[in-house]
Amino acid sequence: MAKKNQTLGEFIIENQSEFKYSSGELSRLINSIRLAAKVVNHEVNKAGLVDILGAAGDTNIQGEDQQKLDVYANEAFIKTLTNREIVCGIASEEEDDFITIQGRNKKNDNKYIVLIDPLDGSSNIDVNVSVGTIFSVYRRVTPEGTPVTLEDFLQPGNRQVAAGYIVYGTSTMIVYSTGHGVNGFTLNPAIGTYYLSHPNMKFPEDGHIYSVNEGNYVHFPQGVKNYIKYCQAEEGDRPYTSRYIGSLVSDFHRNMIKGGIYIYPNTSKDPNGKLRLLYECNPMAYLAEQGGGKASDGSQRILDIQPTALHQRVPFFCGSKNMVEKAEEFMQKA
Ligand code: P6P
Repeated sequence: MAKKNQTLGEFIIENQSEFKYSSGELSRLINSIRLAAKVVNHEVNKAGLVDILGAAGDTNIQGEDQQKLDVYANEAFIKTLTNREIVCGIASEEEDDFITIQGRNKKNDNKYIVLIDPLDGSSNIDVNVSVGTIFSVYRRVTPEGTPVTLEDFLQPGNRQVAAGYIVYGTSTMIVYSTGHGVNGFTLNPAIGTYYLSHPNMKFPEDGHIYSVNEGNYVHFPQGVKNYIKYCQAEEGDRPYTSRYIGSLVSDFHRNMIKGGIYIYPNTSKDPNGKLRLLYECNPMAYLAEQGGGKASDGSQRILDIQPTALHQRVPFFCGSKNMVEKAEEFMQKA
């Protein structure tokens, strides 16, 4: 049971019994994410002070300039997860292919795999807008003792055993679920401890905020255009408020607390949308559903999509259940 102001460490220990089939590795995995988040938070918070901004000169598989903090965060999470000998494989937005992690005994007998977006929204860093880390955890499906394969990573989101995000904002928070609801922990930077500040987070069934990049309006499918006009109409409890930070974690976090919908649809430019199924949409959809919200690609439940590629993109409609269902209605009628 979540008790306000409990530390994250106490919470993990008290809820260890909920992790079926796990003799502590999942707890240790969450603990290693907690540590890596502190390390990244320290760098993000001083990004404006040192010459850590600016492109590292490389571009990642997405063809995007890699900001040095992207690279730093990626390395911090991979190193922490590797050193703790808990996972047998990692996939990251910043890595073209998945990484096999062999234990010191070289026996590949760790049972979990992790997929991460180490620093989502990183283009916001040099304008001092909040960014985030997103993580998704599965049990491997190939036999223990053998090297992980792509099959271990291409599991549908409904097989996740844990997922969460860190938001590096006005305060730094870890929000995660292991399948028993969603809890939010806020970092006290003075002592480096996370405290349970948002126990048992719920997505309000209704909301009055819609988050979409309306600059792409002309490229949207007709159903999305019609839904946006519905949000803007003077009728009943509308018009809604438009809020778009350009950082999925931040828009999701606000919508989960206040109610709202986030949409990144397919467009004529990006026929599958922009967001990545495995390490952006699946973990956020898992959290949304754990909090009573909903997530689809406009018609199909995100968590039921069978992945076919590590970096595949899907259209993403996520948030308050009634708002997502209304948007899906417009998509189906168009
Ligand atoms: P656009 C950040 O790059 C990201 O993946 C999400 O965090 C964010 O919501 C979206 O893309 C912003 O994309 O095209 O609106 O700038």
